[in-house]
Amino acid sequence: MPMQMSFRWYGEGDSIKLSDIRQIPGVSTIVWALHDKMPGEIWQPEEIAEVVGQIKAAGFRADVVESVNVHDDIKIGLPSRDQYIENYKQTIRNLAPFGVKVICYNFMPVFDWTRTDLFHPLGDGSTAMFYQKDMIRDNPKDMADYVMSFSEKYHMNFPGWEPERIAKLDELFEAYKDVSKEKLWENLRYFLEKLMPVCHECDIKMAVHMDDPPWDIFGLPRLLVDAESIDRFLQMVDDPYNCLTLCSGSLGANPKNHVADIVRAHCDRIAFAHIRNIKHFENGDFSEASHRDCDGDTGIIDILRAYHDGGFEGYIRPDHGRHIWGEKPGNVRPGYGLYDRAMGIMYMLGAWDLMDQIDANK
Ligand code: DNO
Repeated sequence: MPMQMSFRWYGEGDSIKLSDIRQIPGVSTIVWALHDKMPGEIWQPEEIAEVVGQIKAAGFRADVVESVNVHDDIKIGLPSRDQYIENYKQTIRNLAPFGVKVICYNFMPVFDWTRTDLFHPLGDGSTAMFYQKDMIRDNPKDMADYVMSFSEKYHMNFPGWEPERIAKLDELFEAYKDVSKEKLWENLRYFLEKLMPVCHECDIKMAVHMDDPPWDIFGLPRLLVDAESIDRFLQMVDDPYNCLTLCSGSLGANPKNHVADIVRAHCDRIAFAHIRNIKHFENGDFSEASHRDCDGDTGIIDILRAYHDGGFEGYIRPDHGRHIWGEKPGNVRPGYGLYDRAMGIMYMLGAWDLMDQIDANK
């Protein structure tokens, strides 16, 4: 089976319609979620059926869920984690009959992805998400306030930034106070070992997302940050259902990471590939960029070649794109516009088709 192109869709509230996505060549699967669910809640079959029904009616499969978020008690390692793990297992069982094959999730304490400007001008009339290093220092409140004020103003909830959780930031930081990096690893292992039998039974892969950005922030440990930690993760629970969502942009924020090498080393354990391009600045800031290789520093062509050489059969999607052609705060989700992601797909498919042809003529 060749790789399977997918596109993230935020459900009926998304300004992008499934009928728009249908017009992008090559997309077979929608990447979806129940966005109103709090971490730890069981996803009920009738709620799943409703969204999957919309996706299938539009002519797509619904093979990838991004994300079923993990409750903080599991990450912290509290006694209450066992109940939340049971709930997670039930959600996996409830997703299986709908053809779901991959669940993307992350194990980042407190914050999911972190940026300091969601609409940074790139100089050509487009904007993109931006990370200003000196703004992420000691006080997480300013950054959280910025993201949350955006979310309130435009009535957009961001996955991993549930207002109910972020409102209790002090308590959350307090709860994570004794969670060292080693403890977090241990809690991740505990969680995955409990899930693996259910994953086998349901034929669903768990695919951890890389930490974004790939370094500790505000004193919170982050685990999946480079080749070494990815090796450790895969060995820690050495099971074909324990997989990666290999996010080129998350890893690529650190110029020392060589994503194509990681793909070459672990192609069979990558269930889901996120393709995003990052441009670095000398002071440590970074900006997101178009998918075209030379627009950033991530090595997109080399990465695609590594997937192609590895016979990648998993799911792939364009990740964050720029906001272009009238996309602006209020009418687009940061990073998730229609046009630049659609162009990203055409870029990836162009490279892929050419590689297929070259191989066929060898
Ligand atoms: C950002 C996304 C992440 C990702 C989660 C997975 O746009 O790539 O928020 O969905 O980390 O749990």
